[in-house]
Amino acid sequence: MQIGTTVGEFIIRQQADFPHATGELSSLLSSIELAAKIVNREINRAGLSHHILGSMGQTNVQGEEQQKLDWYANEQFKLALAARGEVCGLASEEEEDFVAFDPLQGRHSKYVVLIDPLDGSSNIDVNVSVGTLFSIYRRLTPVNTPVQLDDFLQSGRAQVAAGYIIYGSSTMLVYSTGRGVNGFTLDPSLGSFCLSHPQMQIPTQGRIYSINEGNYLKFPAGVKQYLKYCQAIENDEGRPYTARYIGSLVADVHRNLLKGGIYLYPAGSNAPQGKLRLLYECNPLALLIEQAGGLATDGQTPILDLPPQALHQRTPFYAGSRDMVLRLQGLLAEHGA
Ligand code: P6P
Repeated sequence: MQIGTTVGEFIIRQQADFPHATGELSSLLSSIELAAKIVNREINRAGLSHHILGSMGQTNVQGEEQQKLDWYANEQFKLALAARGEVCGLASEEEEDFVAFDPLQGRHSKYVVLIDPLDGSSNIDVNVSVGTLFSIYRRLTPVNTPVQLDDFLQSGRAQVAAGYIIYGSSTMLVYSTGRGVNGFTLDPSLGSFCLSHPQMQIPTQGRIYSINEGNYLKFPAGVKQYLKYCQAIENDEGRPYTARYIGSLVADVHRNLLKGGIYLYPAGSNAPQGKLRLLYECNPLALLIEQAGGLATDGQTPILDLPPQALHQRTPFYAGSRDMVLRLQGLLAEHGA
């Protein structure tokens, strides 16, 4: 597919292979594009519009201080996804429970969406890249009935599509519908996301490890052994590796996806189950990473195979280049996860 192809053209050409496609998913994705462009505009001028910077003076369901832009992004994606009728419900990091959309608008809506509308938002005040994460499923319950919690608690393997938007030096939409991973860069002069990274593949080996070493004393023994391996002065595989940790999940994973590397957020005494959320952070990234040839695991089980029990459940998260994740998993098995 030619560089510069817009998302809409890309989907039409992909659907040429799938005549049964109804266009609903492409319409849903274009809702996400629209909301992303609106959020992008506010992020880009956040320093100028003080009503949008800083904290809401309240905490979200996670107990985290809610930024004004968190809430703004949540509302924009909710409005865009509710407007066209393909989506019957939304679960969000910013909402304690799932939100059922007006059944009249989505008479035959067959999708549910889970979203982290603005991950890493505390970085906005210091002009560091942030991201939106989304995960799309077909509902399990019949259309024209009220959406249920079970519609959202599906295995990551059942995702129809997943992706992220990274609001960085450029703004990109990276997503997969299960047929590879493609990256689209926003062309501000056109107001369109245009294909810039077709069929993204993560190198099987990399030299970058991303982890918050401030938590070192709380890491499992296997993680400590892996860091020792990364930092050893050896000639093989380019060790010692390079530590790169932005503290913004989408930015760290995006860099590793392009250059090779591993992102680690272990469980620890400060986060007994890990910090990252399974449904709307780890599952969408795990789909992309696996589709790009990498691995994503909780240390023992592939992320996409973890059984969801609750909307906001957390999990340890290790993801990236295949050989790096396999080595880490071996050390976790040998020394303790
Ligand atoms: P820590 C941001 O709050 C976030 O959810 C991710 O974007 C990021 O990777 C992680 O938390 C950073 O967490 O504990 O290292 O500050």
